[in-house]
Amino acid sequence: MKKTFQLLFFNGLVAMLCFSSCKDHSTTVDKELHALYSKEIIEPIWDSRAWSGPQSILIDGEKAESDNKMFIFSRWNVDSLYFFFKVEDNCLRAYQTEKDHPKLYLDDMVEVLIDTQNDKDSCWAADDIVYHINILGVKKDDRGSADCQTNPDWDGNGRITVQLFGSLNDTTDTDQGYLVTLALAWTELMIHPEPGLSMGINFANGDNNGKGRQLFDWVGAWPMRSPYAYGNLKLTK
Ligand SMILES: [Ca+2]
Ligand SMILES: [Ca+2]
Ligand SMILES: [Ca+2]
Ligand SMILES: [Ca+2]
Repeated sequence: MKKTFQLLFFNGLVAMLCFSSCKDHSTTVDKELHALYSKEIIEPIWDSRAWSGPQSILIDGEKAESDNKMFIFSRWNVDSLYFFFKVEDNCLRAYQTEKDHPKLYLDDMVEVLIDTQNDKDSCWAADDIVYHINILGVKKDDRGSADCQTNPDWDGNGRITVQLFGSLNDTTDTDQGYLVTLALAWTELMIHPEPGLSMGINFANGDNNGKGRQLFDWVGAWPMRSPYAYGNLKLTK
């Protein structure tokens, strides 16, 4: 009798603990960014109010001991999906001028990872895409494959613009930061856009201030190509 009671008590305790901590990663999404429909796309300036609007997010570099702050918002229309990045960075550094250079992630750069089918799984599949864009406007992009292997030879056609507010690779002054725009055609994402559509998404910033890699992201995914950890990007109109 005593043993039965102990067993019941133990099972109850496990159930209670699980109730509070055993969350299913595949269904827990607490981060969502809305991409607003916009027929005409206007590139935001440094002082635009859009950076602090309700449809923008701020990712703070504090957890990576970076004093960078990254503001992001997204727009869409029938042709493309747009991402706008504003990064406050007081020391602008970038060196890689060659596409897909394996060390490009060590430059000052922004990164976006998209799980276009929103599978929320651990496989880096053919529908999953990443762009790293350094502040020279050079990209390192890849997409996954059926056997969950990354394929850096894949090259997307994302349209990229970069604007610097400060001096590049000159450490004698204090810089303001930079703006990056990335436009992805829906044909590349292999998606027909419509309001309500949700994709998995994560963003990261790499800060080179001469102290080695300082990388931080939105959702805390590691490795970065882990769609199950991503938030959602939802198209709204
Ligand atoms: Ca996927
Ligand atoms: Ca590539
Ligand atoms: Ca500088
Ligand atoms: Ca920097």
